[in-house]
Amino acid sequence: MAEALELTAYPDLESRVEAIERDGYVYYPGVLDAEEVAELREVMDGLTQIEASFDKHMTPENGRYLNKHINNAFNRDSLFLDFLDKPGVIEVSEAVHGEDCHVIGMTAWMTGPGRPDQNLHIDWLPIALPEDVASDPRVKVPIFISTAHYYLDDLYEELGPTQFVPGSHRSGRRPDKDEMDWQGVEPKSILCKAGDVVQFRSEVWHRGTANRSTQTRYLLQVHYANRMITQKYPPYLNRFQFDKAILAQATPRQLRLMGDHRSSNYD
Ligand SMILES: O=C(O)CCC(=O)C(=O)O
Ligand SMILES: [Fe+2]
Repeated sequence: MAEALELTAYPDLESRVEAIERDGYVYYPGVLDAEEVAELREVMDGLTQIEASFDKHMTPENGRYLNKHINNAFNRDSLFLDFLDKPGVIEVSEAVHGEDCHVIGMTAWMTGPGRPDQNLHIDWLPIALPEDVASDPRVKVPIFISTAHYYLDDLYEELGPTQFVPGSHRSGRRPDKDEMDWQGVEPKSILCKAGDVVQFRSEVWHRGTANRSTQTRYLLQVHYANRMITQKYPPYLNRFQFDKAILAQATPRQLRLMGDHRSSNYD
């Protein structure tokens, strides 16, 4: 069985930024209370698939297991607006991606019993480097994309926690197929509590694991990026439309995070 990932709650912005730069991830305990977790899960239960938005909704009846994956969550219910700029997470995001950073995606994701292990992967490798260069402490690759995972369950091995190989963003590459460790460090499970958040940079080696329980795992993902990285709000070619009633409830910062940018280079 995989070891548990060390989850240290750093007290201030500086040490949180250092953690995501050094370890590839940063942990925020107790971002949501039990009531907020329950409310979010209920709204997620009510979401329906929009095929044009590349949403997925497989069920044991029409497929193999429950896999409900809903894109553009911020556009589906005003409750999700607050997850664009949750205190704590937004400060780290702006510190690492820039004051003009934005949210390139937000997905509500439910995975049921039978969901298989993913292969160890990265979400994106912005710059491939020889390992000795990537591991050199003088080399500091900017964090171009990060994802905040809002866990909405108390995680245990059978429920299929996310696993990270801490420090593996320093490999300068993606894992080969079936490669299961980097420099002897094996994947470690995020066994956190419902309402906790873990934010990780896109190059850290990680995977979702098999759901061997009888329970559905609920996860909200918020993807942050440097302003120069495009947002991913399908359907494309201007067919994505903001819900006007939800947009009317957004704060100026939330609007900026959804793309209301000041004019700049290339605009
Ligand atoms: O399901 C998880 O815990 C992680 C999923 C993931 O890393 C992915 O789909 O890229
Ligand atoms: Fe991933």
